Amino acid sequence: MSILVNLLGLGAIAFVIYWFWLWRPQNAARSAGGAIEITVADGVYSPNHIEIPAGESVTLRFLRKDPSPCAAMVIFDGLNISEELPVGHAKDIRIQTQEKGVYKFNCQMNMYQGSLKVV
Ligand SMILES: [Cu+2]
Repeated sequence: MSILVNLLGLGAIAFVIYWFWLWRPQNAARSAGGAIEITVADGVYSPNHIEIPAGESVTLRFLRKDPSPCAAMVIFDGLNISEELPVGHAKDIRIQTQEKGVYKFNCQMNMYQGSLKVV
């Protein structure tokens, strides 16, 4: 019986280690024809690093779960994009630029932060 308890304990520890240290959200989402989905929750955009090809029209689909006013807007520096994000509804933002480089995007208070790399 105690062996079983120990095994369960080990399993729980392994799960915690996996969950908190080893598991990382996908960092560099690359478009594959469809929209790139970005979840807006708990102060982070997931994924928060996005890579898109220059010159191609790419749709970023923002799914805002955070109802706080902090998450209300998403602003792309250098791309002249500033959009309101409705809570619980997908908001598509189409991006097309020839200019390669890294564009930051953030909420209006700069607490949510992400970067868009055009390659
Ligand atoms: Cu904010």
